[in-house]
Amino acid sequence: MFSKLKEKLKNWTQEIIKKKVVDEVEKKAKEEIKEKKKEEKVKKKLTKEKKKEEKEQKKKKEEKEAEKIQEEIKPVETHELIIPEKKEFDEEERKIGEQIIEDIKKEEEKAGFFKKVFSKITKIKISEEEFEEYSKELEMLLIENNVALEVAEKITEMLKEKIVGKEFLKKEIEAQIKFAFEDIIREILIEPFDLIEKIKLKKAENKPYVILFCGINGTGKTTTIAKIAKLLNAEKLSCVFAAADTFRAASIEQIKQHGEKLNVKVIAHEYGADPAAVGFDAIKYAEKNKINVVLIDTAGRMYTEKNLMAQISKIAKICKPDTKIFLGESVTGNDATEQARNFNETIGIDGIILSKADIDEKGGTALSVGYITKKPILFLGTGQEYDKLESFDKEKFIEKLGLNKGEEN
Ligand SMILES: Nc1nc2c(ncn2[C@@H]2O[C@H](COP(=O)(O)OP(=O)(O)O)[C@@H](O)[C@H]2O)c(=O)[nH]1
Ligand SMILES: [Mg+2]
Repeated sequence: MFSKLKEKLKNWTQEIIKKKVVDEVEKKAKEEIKEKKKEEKVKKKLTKEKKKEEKEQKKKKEEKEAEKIQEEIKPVETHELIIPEKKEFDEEERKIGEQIIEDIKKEEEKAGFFKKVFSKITKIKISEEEFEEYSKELEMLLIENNVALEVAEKITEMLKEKIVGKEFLKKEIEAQIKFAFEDIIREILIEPFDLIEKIKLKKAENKPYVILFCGINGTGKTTTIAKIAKLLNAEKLSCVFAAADTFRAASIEQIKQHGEKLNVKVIAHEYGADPAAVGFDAIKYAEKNKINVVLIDTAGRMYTEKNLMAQISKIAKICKPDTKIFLGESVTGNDATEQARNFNETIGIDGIILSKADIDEKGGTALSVGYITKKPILFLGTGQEYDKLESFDKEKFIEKLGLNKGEEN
């Protein structure tokens, strides 16, 4: 999940370090030039004075010699002809060689200089501009991974608060930003409550615990209800299904099949019957027969369908569920987020189950629906079989984001 996030983080922190080194080298170079100029100025002044002195001395010497010559003028002797020695090497070649050696020396000095500056920089502070550059990339990456735009913006804003202007040790900067990012995910995701614990508390009061499932068509409501029945059975808790999807063709048969396989009683009316009445009957049945849990299946509905949203409100009003669960698909990202927001506004959901996590490679939906509704993710559906239901674990989710693993993530 969140593929490339680790790689991006690494590239980014390395870029920042590189920039700091280059900045430092430039600063040092400027200082050096300034220093050199100053030296030259002093040198020039000195040589000027020296020359003046030399000139005076020369003048004096010349005067002395002139006096000497005046005294003893000798006859001019014949001079020998001097032939210059032949040179052993070509002048041009020597110059080129010297230049190359000089250049190599300079390069070596430069590399050494960079190394020195790099090791001298031990602390890094990230400026707002540096962060802005990165935050655009981070936002894009989050959106690509099914995080809703407003949530991606919130995450980068939170990260900015955590890292801009703070001093990090150079060698720890990547790890520190990673920790900051993980903390944000931890803050955004609501800690899930223990559904089984709540059911057991209600059982102690001799009352059935009622769970209403809602969501759009095909998200996995009916399948998840069957999975929950299996889970309850393992916890020695009994349940009854309310076939309150009286709308979709074959929906009653579908839940009856699950009931048969799992040995769970199904309360059903005719197709087209009032779903609230089916739920109500199932609760009465549970009360009478000391059944611990009532699982109410409902027809899938879009939040834009006003009549159907009014219908689910009515079911909630009549059945007074202890927990209202929204079912969304992990793979749908923005859509699931919008659905969750609208169901939450209409009936006030208590928790979320995300199905099809087994075919989701991105992972951002959990973050988005959690942040938008401020409700916990309770379970993840991880396949079509009854045992493919996992309790949502925040730490496991953070681990799965792949920030800790090797380069392949
Ligand atoms: N891969 C996968 N498929 C699932 C999961 N949950 C449900 N499904 C499949 O999604 C389809 C729709 O499920 P269903 O329970 O009928 O959805 P409903 O319309 O919300 O009741 C079925 O084919 C299920 O087998 C899951 O966690 N993983
Ligand atoms: Mg269904």
